[in-house]
Amino acid sequence: MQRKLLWIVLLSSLILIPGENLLTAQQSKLILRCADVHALGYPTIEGVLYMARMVKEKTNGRIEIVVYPEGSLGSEASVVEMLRLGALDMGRVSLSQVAEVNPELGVLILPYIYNDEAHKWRILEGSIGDDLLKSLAKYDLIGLCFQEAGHRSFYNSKRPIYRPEDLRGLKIRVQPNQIMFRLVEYFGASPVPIDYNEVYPALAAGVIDGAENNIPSYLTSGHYKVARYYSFDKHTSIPEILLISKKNWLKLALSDREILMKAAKESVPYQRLLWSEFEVKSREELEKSGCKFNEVDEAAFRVGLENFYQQNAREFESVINKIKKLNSGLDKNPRTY
Ligand code: GTR
Repeated sequence: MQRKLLWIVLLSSLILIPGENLLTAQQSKLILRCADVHALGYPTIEGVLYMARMVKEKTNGRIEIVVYPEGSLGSEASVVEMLRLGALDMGRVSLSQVAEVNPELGVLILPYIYNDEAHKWRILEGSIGDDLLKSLAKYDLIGLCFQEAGHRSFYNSKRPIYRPEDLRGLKIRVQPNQIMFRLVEYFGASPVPIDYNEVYPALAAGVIDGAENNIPSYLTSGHYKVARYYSFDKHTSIPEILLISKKNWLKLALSDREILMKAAKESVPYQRLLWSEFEVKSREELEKSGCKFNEVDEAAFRVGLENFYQQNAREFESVINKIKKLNSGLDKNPRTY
């Protein structure tokens, strides 16, 4: 059934009604299909729907964005591939998935790279973030904007984690991303890369002992039902990213591209607001359901991390320096919040 839906969507990607040359088709109706692994109501999707409303208004209903939720169009890896081929118009995925295609983005995944949320957004919405979004064009992708996704921490079915040594012997699912694989291995667990929508059955069957993610995903994926211990080590803070297929983007009129880009950027503050509310509500719900949360000895997670950086982040050295300077206020054009 899912496969059938996938084919229908792919065959109808970037639908123009009636079929005219896109560049001259200002009057034609255009439907852009957007994939997401989350369910309707999740902040990533709500952010895109906010953008969709703005685009619809600005184009008098001519351009519509339709979201396909719950991974109905496939894994994040296949969504990125479809976008590159022009077989799908838009996709909201984790940045870690795009870093597999363009390793330059890996810098934004590194452990404890941001000092706080304001620092993170100064990076994402400043020249570093802009350059990284633009760098995706080389890979047939257009980066529209980043979205908030909080912190990722470990959770599992066996015990609370206080220090990295507590992870020893645990099989922990990781996103299919090299840096995440090496990080979880570095902390002492056995990393198991699995696509998001396949994690629940693997946890339930005991094939893996745990995973790592933010609080909203821990709740909405249902993982909390089978992995009851959530430990706030906050090892990474991987942003989400909203992409559009470059092949399809180039078929659009310049004025439409502007409308889409502007609406995407303007949806970000809304998405961030929704995120912070959703995070609080998710925690409350999880606590009510009896999940066991614990704070960790964060210093123990940070000890020796320079070795991890030495081994895995040498190519990011100049960007990391910029990130540090930005934080210490040496950037000439720091953003104010
Ligand atoms: C979530 C993210 C998803 C997906 C998932 C995962 O936080 O929103 O896009 O990447 O993590 O762990 O696979």
